[in-house]
Amino acid sequence: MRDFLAELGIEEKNFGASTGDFFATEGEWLDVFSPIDGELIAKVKQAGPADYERVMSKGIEVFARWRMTPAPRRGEIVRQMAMALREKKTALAKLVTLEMGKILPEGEGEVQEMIDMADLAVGMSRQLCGQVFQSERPKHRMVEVWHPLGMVGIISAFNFPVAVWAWNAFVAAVCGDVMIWKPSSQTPLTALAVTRIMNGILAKHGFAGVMGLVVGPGRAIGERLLNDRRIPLISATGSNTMGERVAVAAAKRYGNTILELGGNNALVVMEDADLDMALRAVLFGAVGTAGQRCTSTRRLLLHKDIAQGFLGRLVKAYGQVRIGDPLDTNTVMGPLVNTSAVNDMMNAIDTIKKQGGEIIYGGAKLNRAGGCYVEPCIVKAKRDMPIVQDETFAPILYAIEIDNIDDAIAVQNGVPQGLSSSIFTRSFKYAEQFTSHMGSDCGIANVNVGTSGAEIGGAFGGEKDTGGGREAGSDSWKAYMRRQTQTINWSDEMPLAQGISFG
Ligand code: UN1
Repeated sequence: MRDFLAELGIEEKNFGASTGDFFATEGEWLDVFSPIDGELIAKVKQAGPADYERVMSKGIEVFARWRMTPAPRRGEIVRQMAMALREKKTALAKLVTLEMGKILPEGEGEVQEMIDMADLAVGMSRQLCGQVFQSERPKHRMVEVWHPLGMVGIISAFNFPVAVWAWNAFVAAVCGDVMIWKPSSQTPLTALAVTRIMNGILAKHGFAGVMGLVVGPGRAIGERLLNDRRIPLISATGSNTMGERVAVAAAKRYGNTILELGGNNALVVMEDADLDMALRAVLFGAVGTAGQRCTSTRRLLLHKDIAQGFLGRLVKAYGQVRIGDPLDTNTVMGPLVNTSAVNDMMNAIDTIKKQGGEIIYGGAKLNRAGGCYVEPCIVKAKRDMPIVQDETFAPILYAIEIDNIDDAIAVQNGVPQGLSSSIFTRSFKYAEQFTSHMGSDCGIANVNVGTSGAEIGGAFGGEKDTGGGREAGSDSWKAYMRRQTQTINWSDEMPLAQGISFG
């Protein structure tokens, strides 16, 4: 028995027997394998329609009381969640690593991101501010007030199995919403462990059910959630194929969505850049999380004057990347999430070759237990290769030469996705142009900072095919509330707006 699993209440091989009230009773068993060695970690009972209904009605029932609880009081409960996460940080991080394969320091970073998010939400709970407007009528007051929305659906991906849930859940909770979470079927154990910790705290305060969970296949449970009129907002992270399904289903019933979909993030290195810094940023951006972040660096746009030298150094740096067991502290890159991700990568590499790309490093599948290990890959790419327009969720980096800053920006923007972007330069002018309205068209634009590893204080999300949603910091809380404009007449007259005299 691994200690950290016991600490999180997970029985190896047979998790379903101890899932407690909130969890499923009627669906098929789901086998959960670790990408580390292909071992079966546990079996999870999936939700069926009656389970879904139970979680949903419990949430709706508790919403009536949750929304009546003052927001700072809800914040206090989220503060206790942040404390609990601090206590369980190591155990949860190990579970993230075991279940989806990111290296342990990144697993720890992910749980830290949850903690940071909870802390931020505690502060937000005292500041869900509306505005006051000047009325055109005497003794009238106009204000904008934000009310809880109700039930929020959260669909999360395997690559950030808990942090992205936390972006949504802690904000939704302080806003007075209740929620139902459908995690990726790759990572149900972290979802179960987190839900159990959260509901332990909620139950102590009489609010069990605010944070509901349904584990189940997208076709059955996911579809049910998308078409459920009781859910005014769905926040979904994942592929464009999934995002389109969510958008269409929600639109049909006038539901709102927050979509965080594909990225195709470029990192520009100008001729005057600090190349050591750029090198480190590219390495973390392209190889970190084995290239499985939405923010992973996928395109490296190199100024022609430094391109060749920089690529030479990058190839050397890739040669130092230790690939192996992500729980081992010496490892820099763990496995991909599953063998189908490996197949997708191998297919992409075939296509790259067919389209005239030159592989200058890696790209092979490694012969190790579990079958999920690959070498990270660098491709000298032509800018018009069709595959460069697509996001392959794997450590493939396309290096493309650019002529000048205008060219860099045009190539950076010349893809359907618009999540993250970055420029390395010491030039004030390049940096300003890149971050101006004439520059990057992405939701994130960084200077001398890589494409991945955003802090939670800013709003996270992107434009174009990335879906347009924003999560985490800034004023993204507004998406989790409904806005009401109120006009209050405290005079003894009944004047009409626009000066209309009627009857
Ligand atoms: C994701 O890959 O879906 O900015 C989220 C980052 C992380 C979050 C990534 N803080 O890379």
